[in-house]
Amino acid sequence: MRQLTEQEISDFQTDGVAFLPAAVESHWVERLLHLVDETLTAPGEWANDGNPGAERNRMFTQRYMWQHNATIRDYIFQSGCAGLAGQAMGSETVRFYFDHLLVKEPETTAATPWHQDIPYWPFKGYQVCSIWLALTETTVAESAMEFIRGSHLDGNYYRPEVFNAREDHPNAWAEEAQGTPVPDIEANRDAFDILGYDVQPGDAVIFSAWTLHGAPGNGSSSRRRAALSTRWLGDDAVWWPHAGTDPIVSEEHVSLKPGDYPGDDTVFPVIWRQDL
Ligand SMILES: O=C(O)CCC(=O)C(=O)O
Repeated sequence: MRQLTEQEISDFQTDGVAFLPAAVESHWVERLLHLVDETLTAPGEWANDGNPGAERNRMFTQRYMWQHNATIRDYIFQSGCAGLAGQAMGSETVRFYFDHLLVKEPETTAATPWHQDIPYWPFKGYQVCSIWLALTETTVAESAMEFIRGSHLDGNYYRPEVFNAREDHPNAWAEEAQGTPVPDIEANRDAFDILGYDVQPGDAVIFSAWTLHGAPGNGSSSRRRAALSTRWLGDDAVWWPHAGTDPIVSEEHVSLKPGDYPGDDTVFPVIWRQDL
């Protein structure tokens, strides 16, 4: 399995993001690309589809498939991603939170707004991160993710907003969201230290849940852009349910009190331990 280099760990700790070329073996990309096709054709629960059935200008996301989808489950348990998260966060144990598939068909205008992940989630803690795995080739100019270097350390907690919101698809949870408004980064790009990476299938980016990040739409006229983000919890994560967080896992699903370590094995399974 791929291990992180000292430089990658240092980038993650200092910048809040590290680029991981060839993060997983190519067979995972092939399996996950099949899943993308299947999911676009038959979206399931927790899908957010900006333009159903369209081959262009469609932003599609689907979350929380691991409980019933073997491909996602195998990827989480067997690809080695949890170990990458553990090494980057310096955590002894890594638990899984959820999977998030993100697809932008060619000529998709919808950008991923600049945001921080932690305010979307019912957790507090600094050892919380994501691994965004590229399933298709893309460039920063076209549709790859961008990050504000060091923003994970600036102490801000930014108010979430729904991606690709549609009037006919209410997302009431976000109306109660907490935090300060995200600054207008697009209008002032020169004022920010922005990092971005051109990616090949199988490359990944690992980033802290506190790092500000976003992505343009998909400027390509021919290439689909597809990625799978997986969300990981380290030793200092604590359960912190509050209004305005993503409802995929909420108080009714867990046997935890606010402030507890999320040791609920069926909901947040342990995938990796440093000593194994
Ligand atoms: O793929 C994207 O455009 C956004 C992904 C993202 O924001 C995330 O994985 O947290």
